[in-house]
Amino acid sequence: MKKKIIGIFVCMLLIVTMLPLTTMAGDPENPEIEDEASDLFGPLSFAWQPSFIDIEKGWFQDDAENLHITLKVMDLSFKYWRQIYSIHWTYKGTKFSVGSHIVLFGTQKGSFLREEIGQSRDWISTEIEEHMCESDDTITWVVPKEILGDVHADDILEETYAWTAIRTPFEPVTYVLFLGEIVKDYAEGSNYIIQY
Ligand SMILES: [Ca+2]
Ligand SMILES: [Ca+2]
Repeated sequence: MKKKIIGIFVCMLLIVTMLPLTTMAGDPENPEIEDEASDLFGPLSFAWQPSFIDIEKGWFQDDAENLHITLKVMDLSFKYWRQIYSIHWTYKGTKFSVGSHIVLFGTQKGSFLREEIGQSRDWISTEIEEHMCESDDTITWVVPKEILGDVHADDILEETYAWTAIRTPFEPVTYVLFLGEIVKDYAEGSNYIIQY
């Protein structure tokens, strides 16, 4: 318990340090995305509802330089599986997402911003910074606004949603055995209005 409390304190400090000037437009109390517990779907969901990918909520925040996007699941922890976490939105007609793949008990991970090229279903992928906080069950991605284009206050991020999933650690096996994700979760959200 003590460890958990210290962990939460460290997470809060991190977030406060990351957001020195931000007013709370989207925040944990007013999240753009909210979801139910134990509502996972996919081929093995009838037998398995792992809380470590079960979406609880997600929210956006921004300061002058960066967009901060946070996903909270029911109980974040890192297992053997390929765990995939993502939040998506559309900005000025272009689809964006932030996401992380975490494999083999958290020993390997990658986090990225993806931008769809036109309507091509091809993507530009850029590595980005993320903060994973197991003690408060959140992943926060940091996206420099300059990557998104000419972002201004009152611009709208629309069609927001969160998506999480589990695949086998070695991706080709996933497709051979399960035709995709073993279990997954999805939650639609409301628009976010850029503050700065
Ligand atoms: Ca859920
Ligand atoms: Ca859901």
